[in-house]
Amino acid sequence: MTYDLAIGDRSYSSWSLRGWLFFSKFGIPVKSHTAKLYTDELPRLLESFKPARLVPAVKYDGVVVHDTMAIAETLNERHPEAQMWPANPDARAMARSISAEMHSGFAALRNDCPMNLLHQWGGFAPSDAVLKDCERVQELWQLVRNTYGDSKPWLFGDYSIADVFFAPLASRFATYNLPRSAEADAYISAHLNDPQFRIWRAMGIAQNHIQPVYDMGLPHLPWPGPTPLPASPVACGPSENSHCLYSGDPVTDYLELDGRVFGFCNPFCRDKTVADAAAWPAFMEIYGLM
Ligand SMILES: N[C@@H](CCC(=O)N[C@@H](CS)C(=O)NCC(=O)O)C(=O)O
Repeated sequence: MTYDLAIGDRSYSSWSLRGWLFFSKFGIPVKSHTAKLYTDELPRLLESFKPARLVPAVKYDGVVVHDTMAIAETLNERHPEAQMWPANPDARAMARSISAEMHSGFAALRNDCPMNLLHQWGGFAPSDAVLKDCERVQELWQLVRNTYGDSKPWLFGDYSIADVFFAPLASRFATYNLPRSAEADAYISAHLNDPQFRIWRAMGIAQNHIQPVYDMGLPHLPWPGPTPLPASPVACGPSENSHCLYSGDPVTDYLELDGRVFGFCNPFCRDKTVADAAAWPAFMEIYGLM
C-alpha cells in the first residue's frame, strides 16, 4: 500500500508543507504529486483526488482524505507506532488544542505574511493584528514548552503533529523578521535547521516555480536559516561518481563543490542538492567519503 499526496508549490504552500511533514517526519512512505497553484495544473491533479478542492490531499486504497487536520488524524490512527501525538494524554489534549487553534486561527499573520521559503523580506512593518497573533503564538509555545517540553527543542519534547502545524508559522517569524522572544527564536531555529524542513525547502528552490502573487515588493534578504554549502551547477563532468547517488542510474547532470564534481541522473536532483547540499545525507556521505 502506498500513499499518494497532492501538494502545491513547495516554496509557498504552507498547507502542503504540513501535509508532507506528516509523512516525512514520522517515517511514513509517500509519493508526492506536485501542481503549480493558481494554474490548470491544480484542478487537473485533483481530478484523481476527488472530492478534494485544495492541497494537501492524500489517497490510499481508494480512499481520499483532504484537509490537513483530517490527514493528521487519519495517519495517526493508521500508524500508532509513529506516535504522532504526544503519549501523555494531558499533553495530547493540549497538542490537539493548539493545533486546532492554529488550523482555524491567526488570520492576520497568515494573510499578511504568506509563507515564502526563498528568502527573508527586508523592512516588513507588521500591523497591530499581526503583532497580536505573534504574541498569542508565542504565548502558546511558551505555555506548552514550560509544561511539557524538556531539553529537546520541540513543543512537547519529541516532534509531534503540533510542531507540523506550527512549522510554517515558525518560518514566517524568521522571513518577516517578526518580534519574538529568545525562547521563541530557539524554537523557530529548530524548524529552520530541521533536516526534513531543509529537504522540502531545497526541493522548492529546485522546482523554481516563482509566483509573482507572493512578491511582497520588499527587499530580498538572505535566507535566515543555515547557509548552504557553496555548490553550483556545471555543464559537464567527469564526476567522481558514475551513478546517481539517489537513483543509481548513470549520471547526466553535474554540480561543483570545493573544486570537486558530482553527478546526478536528472536536473531536479542536481538542483535540489545545489540548493542545500548538507540537507541530503546521501550526498554528504559521498562528499565526505570519496
Ligand atoms: N483548510 C485546508 C486549507 C488548504 C489550502 O488552503 N490549500 C491551499 C494551498 S496552501 C490551496 O490549495 N490553494 C489553491 C487555491 O486556493 O486554488 C487544509 O487545512 O488543508
